[in-house]
Amino acid sequence: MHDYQTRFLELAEQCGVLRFGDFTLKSGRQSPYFFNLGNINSGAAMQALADAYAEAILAAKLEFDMLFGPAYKGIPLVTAVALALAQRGHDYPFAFNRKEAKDHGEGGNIVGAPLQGRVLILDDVLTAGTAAREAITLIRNAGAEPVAAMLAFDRQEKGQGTQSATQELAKEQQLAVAALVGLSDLEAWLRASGDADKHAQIARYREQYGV
Ligand code: OMP
Repeated sequence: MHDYQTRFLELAEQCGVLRFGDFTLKSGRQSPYFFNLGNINSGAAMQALADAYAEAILAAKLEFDMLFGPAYKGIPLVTAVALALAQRGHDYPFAFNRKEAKDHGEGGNIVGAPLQGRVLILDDVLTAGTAAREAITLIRNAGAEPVAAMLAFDRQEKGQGTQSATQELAKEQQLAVAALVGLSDLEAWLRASGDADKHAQIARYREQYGV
């Protein structure tokens, strides 16, 4: 595991990002766990999260012209990651969307830099890929090219066929999809931390819905 992955999992643990219980996902699946990146909600925690994204983006050697954060969770994320990249000498324009188009003032539903060129999408979690597909469509409709997506957490669940939803999305949309960590990393982390009960819950779910 990279340093930024270990640091991110420690941060997620400190901030209570990972919750166990009975959750209904956006896809309708029932899950014994939920990864809520919204719990990273202080300045220091956001800085640490943005550092992890910046390091993952640079390590992946992704080529892009600008950053895009889909509303709502992507908005603070894209702002913080743009700062963390700039601190490392990489100044990128960034934009995000409004969920409701504005018909006065500057109008439209894109805020920030004009959406153009090769776009890196920053989002929180991928399960079935619905949220990512919406962002991809929005970027294409604006005349830009979505080339990659960086997520905090890939749930690594089955897609329509034998591959994961992430793999299917990458193939279907012709873009690179990467994450700070995935379910397999989380499972290994819980196993190593000796939390047998949480590890067993994740392992059972992975057997049912994982790839
Ligand atoms: P898909 O659109 O199915 O890929 O689900 C991704 C979205 O579900 C994320 O943007 C979150 O809003 C939400 N989600 C989480 O935040 N954490 C989870 O562990 C699971 C989900 C989810 O509903 O699948």
